[in-house]
Amino acid sequence: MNMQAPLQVSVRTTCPYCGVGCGVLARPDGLGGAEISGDPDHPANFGKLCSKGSALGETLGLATRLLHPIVRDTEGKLQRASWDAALDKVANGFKATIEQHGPDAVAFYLSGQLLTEDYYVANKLMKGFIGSANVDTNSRLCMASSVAAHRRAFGADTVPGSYEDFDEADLIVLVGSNAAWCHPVLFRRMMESRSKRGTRLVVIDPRRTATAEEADLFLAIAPGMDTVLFSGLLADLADCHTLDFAYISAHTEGFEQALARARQIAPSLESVALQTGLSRKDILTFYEIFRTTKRVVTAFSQGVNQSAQGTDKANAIINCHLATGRIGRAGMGPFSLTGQPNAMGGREVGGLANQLAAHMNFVPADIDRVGRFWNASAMAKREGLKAVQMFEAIERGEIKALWVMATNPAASLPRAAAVADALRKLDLFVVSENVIANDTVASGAHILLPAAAWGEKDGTVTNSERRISRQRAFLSVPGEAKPDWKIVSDVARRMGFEQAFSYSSAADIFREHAALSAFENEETRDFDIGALKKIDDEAYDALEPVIWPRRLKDEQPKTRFFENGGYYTANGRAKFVAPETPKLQGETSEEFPLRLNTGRIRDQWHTMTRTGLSPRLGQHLPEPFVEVNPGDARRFSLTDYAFARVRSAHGAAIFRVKIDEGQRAGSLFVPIHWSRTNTSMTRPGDLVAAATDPFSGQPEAKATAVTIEAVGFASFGFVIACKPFSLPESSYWTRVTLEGGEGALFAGNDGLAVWREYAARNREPSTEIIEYDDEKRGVYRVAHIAGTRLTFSLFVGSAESHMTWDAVRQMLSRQRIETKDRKLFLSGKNANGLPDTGPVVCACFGVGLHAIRDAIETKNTHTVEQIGVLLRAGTNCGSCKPELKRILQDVRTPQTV
Ligand SMILES: Nc1nc2c(c(=O)[nH]1)N[C@H]1C(S)=C(S)[C@@H](COP(=O)(O)OP(=O)(O)OC[C@H]3O[C@@H](n4cnc5c(=O)[nH]c(N)nc54)[C@H](O)[C@@H]3O)O[C@H]1N2
Ligand SMILES: Nc1nc2c(c(=O)[nH]1)N[C@H]1C(S)=C(S)[C@@H](COP(=O)(O)OP(=O)(O)OC[C@H]3O[C@@H](n4cnc5c(=O)[nH]c(N)nc54)[C@H](O)[C@@H]3O)O[C@H]1N2
Ligand code: SF4
Ligand SMILES: [Mo]
Repeated sequence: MNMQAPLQVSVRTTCPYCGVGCGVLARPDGLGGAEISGDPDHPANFGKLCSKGSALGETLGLATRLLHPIVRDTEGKLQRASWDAALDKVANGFKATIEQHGPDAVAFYLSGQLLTEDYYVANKLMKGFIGSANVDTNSRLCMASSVAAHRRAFGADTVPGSYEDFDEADLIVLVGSNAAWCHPVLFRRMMESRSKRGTRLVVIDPRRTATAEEADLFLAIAPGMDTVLFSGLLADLADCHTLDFAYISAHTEGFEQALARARQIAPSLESVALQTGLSRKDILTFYEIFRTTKRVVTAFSQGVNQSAQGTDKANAIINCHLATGRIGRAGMGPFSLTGQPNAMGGREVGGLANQLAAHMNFVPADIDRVGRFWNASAMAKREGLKAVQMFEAIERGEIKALWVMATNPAASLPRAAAVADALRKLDLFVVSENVIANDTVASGAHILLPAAAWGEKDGTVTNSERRISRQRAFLSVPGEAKPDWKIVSDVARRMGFEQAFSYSSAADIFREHAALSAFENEETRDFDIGALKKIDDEAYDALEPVIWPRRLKDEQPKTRFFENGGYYTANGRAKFVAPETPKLQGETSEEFPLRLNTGRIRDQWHTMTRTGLSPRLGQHLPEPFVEVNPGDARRFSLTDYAFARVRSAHGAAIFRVKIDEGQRAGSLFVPIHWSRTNTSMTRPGDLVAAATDPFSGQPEAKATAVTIEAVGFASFGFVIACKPFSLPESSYWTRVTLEGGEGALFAGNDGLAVWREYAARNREPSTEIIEYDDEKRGVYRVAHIAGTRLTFSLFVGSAESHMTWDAVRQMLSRQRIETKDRKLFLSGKNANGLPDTGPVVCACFGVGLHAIRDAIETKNTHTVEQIGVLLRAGTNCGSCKPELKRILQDVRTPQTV
């Protein structure tokens, strides 16, 4: 291998993770990798990247990639196939199902991680040519409630503001958003506003998150009760005469009814306090700051959307902005934060089953218009099934053929185990994927189509502020992979729709998409990028990030909507929506007395098919855990760092217990990222109920009734190896990618004999063995060494045996195992001089907890900035700054015993 290959020129592209949509500079190293940095000229991030974005270079390897089409043969075995054979099978399979059972017997399940161009063609094929609207997307689990709320209030799915509003706001209210971890670069921007203009931050979340740590006011709201809080706010604004009657009367309707309903839901301060679990003082403080600050942005995310009353929650927030005229002006507005990199683009192309392309709807005029534009042979006439219903129809055998693209429903949908079972019933089950293994592929997929991945494909994505950016290829496409738009077009042509799918590039599709947005629009629809409909290939390649709308006739494109009304409702007025009194679906009971909240951690992305490949990102929180309030831990006899089984009416999963004061009593929190692909017993989706919002169809992923019980394992340990390995099925385990190989943390009830035999089986010939065996204490440690390098290590023992994990995993990447390293295997103790820095806090520079605590305790360190100077922690992406602050507080606060 030529390690000296010269670096090539940087390519400007966009991060494939969250909806902040940061610009990335990727400089290929000529060896299949690339050097990654932030694009200083991109207006979403001005050069900053968070820990996930910075680690993108570690996720480009091909070890887990699907590189060739694969087809299940008649005996059920997956076999490599040619593209021709695979595409014929897909096209003929869909055709046969449609002929026999009608178009509604087929479905596509898409993703906010597709590029706009991919999304556009898939939606066009289903809604314009197959003749069904059974095309839905994982945005149903993500943005659907915001979409429904926007449409109810504004008559269109419009996010009115832009990121500049966070720079110009004096108050930012974050509702159900852990932006410090989930939108880190935007969160840093909010923090900059605080230092520049004193912007205050209110965080509304049932648990004390990293975001809450930064808040001026943190409101630990009872789950699901946001509508009460915002109804109380609307009533308070009215009582204190802070309404903008000029705006209300000129541009809105329905105010009186909405206010009357708000007063019903929140009749008094006492009632709001009782329902939300907040103190009267905190509620009053929040109302007062909101009342007295003109420039307010209220940003919301999954704590609002993923709820059986998510649409009402979003409308209750929007009501307060409409009533104060704080919308569409500098530093003001309701702001729905999008999750995935192209959640917004998916909405533009009408990827949801109840939408048509280019923000059109299932109404006769729009159906006719889109049909004419596409020259559609079979235009869908009515809405299709929304994700949860779609998979229920698969369960019932009504949908017989399914194509999943760029999402992992067997892990991420509610009742995931039931979804995985339902998938096995399909006559035809096609998956377009980057990876060869995930829970969906493992649920009996018949045809696997290798899709080009980030870095290999070209197209556009739209971020939370409606900014369209280019994703550009900077690597060659490996194996036989193809871009998703190409795969879909190839199938469409084989189904007989040659003319409508004769695209030769992503730019071709983009031009058509832009043209449709402007087609018979005349400013009747918000989404219009007509100015780009004639963009040539060269200009498309060079396209600078641009916020929509970009109408053909615009001389000065505007970046905000609705300052002076101009809503997309029939009469041009915004609608105040009177929400229902909120109530969580699914009662708690004696059997299931707790509520399960689910969400994200800082350094992992969804089901880890990409972030899971980065050793750096795997260090922060390597194992699935459940956060438990200390009182609940006592009640359920749980100890910190031991294991517990969480169980609901739908399934069970095992987690390591993390007792945390910030966790709400009566409620548990688990991260969503682990699945059956990287653990043996932990798939959080199995637990989640499928209760949905009546307007958006979005499932309530944050409040399933559950119970928890301690699980007593006899032994605990870990395996670390330079090569992939498998583990006994009987034990609980979690895999972690490490520098120089792979690791797994495990717990189980197997005796030492099983592990001795396991280690022997995994021994490479002629490796040296260092071994410590103590049957009486149940401790067994072994290391295999080839020359000077560690190739395999197994530790089994009591719970503390995990403590040495960090020390041993670091040996794997070292060229030479020293004598003092060897002592660790024999003594089980950290030998002097071992760089055991503890669990990693700063992923960018690999700075661990012990090192940070040590710096605080011994080096007279008092601020996050000082830690940065000493250890570099927090000085790159800044994502860990909230944790650094918490560690500082921990160490500096005298312990009371
Ligand atoms: N690191 C990382 N970042 C990501 C992602 C990732 O996988 N990893 N995924 C991206 C995607 S697709 C999305 S959608 C976003 C999601 O971004 P967020 O919505 O910020 O993330 P979540 O952790 O799902 O949930 C946010 C918070 O909602 C709170 N919550 C639960 N119930 C309620 C409630 O009733 N009321 C209120 N007010 N809050 C509640 C939870 O406690 C949680 O802290 O993140 C994006 N960014
Ligand atoms: N309980 C609970 N469940 C949740 C949530 C929650 O908070 N709680 N959050 C929900 C939300 S907001 C979301 S967005 C979903 C996310 O859930 P999923 O979308 O199911 O999760 P990902 O792991 O992102 O799956 C994306 C898949 O697409 C593949 N992929 C990536 N890029 C491409 C590409 O360009 N082409 C193709 N063909 N494949 C590609 C990846 O390898 C991966 O397997 O989870 C939802 N589920
Ligand atoms: S904030 Fe992080 S994950 Fe989100 S787009 Fe920017 S670099 Fe990517
Ligand atoms: Mo999402």
